[in-house]
Amino acid sequence: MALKKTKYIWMNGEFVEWDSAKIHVLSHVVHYGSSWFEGIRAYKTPKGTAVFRLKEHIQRLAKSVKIYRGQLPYEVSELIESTKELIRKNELESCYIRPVAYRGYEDLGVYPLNCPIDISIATWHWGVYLGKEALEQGVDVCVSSWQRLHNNSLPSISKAGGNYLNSQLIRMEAIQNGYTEGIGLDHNGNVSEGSGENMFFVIDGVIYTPGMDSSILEGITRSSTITIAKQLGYEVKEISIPRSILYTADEIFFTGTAVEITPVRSVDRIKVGDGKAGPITKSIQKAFYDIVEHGNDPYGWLDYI
Ligand code: PPE
Repeated sequence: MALKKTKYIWMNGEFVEWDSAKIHVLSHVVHYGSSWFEGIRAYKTPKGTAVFRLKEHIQRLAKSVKIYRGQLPYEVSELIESTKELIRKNELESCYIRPVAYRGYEDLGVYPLNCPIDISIATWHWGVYLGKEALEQGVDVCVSSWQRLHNNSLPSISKAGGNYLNSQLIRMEAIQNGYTEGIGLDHNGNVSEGSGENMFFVIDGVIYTPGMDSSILEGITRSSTITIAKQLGYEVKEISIPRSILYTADEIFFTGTAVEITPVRSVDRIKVGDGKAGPITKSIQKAFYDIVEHGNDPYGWLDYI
């Protein structure tokens, strides 16, 4: 499946034609993985196109860069405006948005601070991430033989390009073995997250999710899910999740911008619950889509373009 081109990509303050949005092969990022990115979605709602939690995403991008002693070359407010302007210029009603900051061209060698931080924003149509039926039927996943990195090796709260080499190992192994996604365990052998999504578990009506000490990305869909679940009256606990829970939980689901809220129906070929989306997963899914598709937004999460 090839990328579906749109007209423009925003690069360092300018709207550049899609095919001209290029960087030099000796840019620092190409050699050392020094990029930081976001995945954001804009939805078509009855009141027009709206971006989901745009400010939180751009703020997370700034933090991702800060850990690596850098600073975005634009203010958060400028990036928010540029993102919205890009969606308008590309005439998109709904889309996936990919801001990416990267160490650019100037010098080479591991030490990055002589290279500029450049930034681009692209938008395109990215439909259902883990396959068509995934949202309703759930996905079949496995525990990866690859582990997530310790926070003292690569900080998982920075959404850095380099971290995704680990994600690629997890995803390739899973797909080549016939699964849709793989789950990485943390350095203690507890559940961390999927290669591109956070995880939630339902046990006896209580909702659990791995905490910050399990090498997770602090997902914005994850935090939205926690808010929604509490509002629906569920108890939510952020704790270490032993691997065995993957085989005994009543319900399991992924959260993420790309996957949204996707049920897991089996882990290592062991059925989760009765092998389809459970009632609590469904109630959270419904509340989520009520916001992003119907525009019923009690939390002010939608930013209209
Ligand atoms: N963990 C990882 C490792 C991750 O990449 C994502 C997002 C999440 C958790 C969920 O975070 P959030 O989107 O803020 O709820 N992954 C993005 C990139 C996926 C890709 O294939 O590229 C995404 O979902 O957009």
